[in-house]
Amino acid sequence: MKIYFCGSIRGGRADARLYEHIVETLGKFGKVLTEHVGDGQLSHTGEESDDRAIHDRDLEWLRQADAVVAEVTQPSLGVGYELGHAYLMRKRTLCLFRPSSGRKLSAMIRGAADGERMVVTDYAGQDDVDAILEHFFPATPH
Ligand code: 6IA
Repeated sequence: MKIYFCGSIRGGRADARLYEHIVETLGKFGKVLTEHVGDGQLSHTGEESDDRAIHDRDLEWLRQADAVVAEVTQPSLGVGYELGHAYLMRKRTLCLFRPSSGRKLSAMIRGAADGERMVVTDYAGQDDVDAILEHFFPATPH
């Protein structure tokens, strides 16, 4: 099981610790292709790396993934872009959103959910992550 995790980078790193926890928990269910997204040390500006190389490598990983998990509370163009690709690639996708942030999730994400291939789950925080992932993953063919 290859899992592609999406979380905001240049959109803002306020939830980086939570991403780290999700990536760690995802490790119980498969190989996480995008572990760096959960790296608490990664700054949102970072070193000037080659953006095209990042884009092309990430899309290739997305193609290889069996499932996609995204933390979508912190709005991020990159995460939205990845989710649009995942949707068109018909990947099984779980989006995690925290209403307690006071934000309202984009209609283009919540409106894409069908409760089966594309699931949006509202949750309170880190303590809920285990149970949500355990619920999502058994139904995914290994
Ligand atoms: O627009 P954002 O930067 O918030 O987009 C975040 C999403 O795009 C994540 O889910 C990543 O999979 C992907 N992404 C964006 N930037 C990178 C990156 N380095 N490395 C890997 N994946 C990325 C950017 C440079 C860094 C040193 C800040």
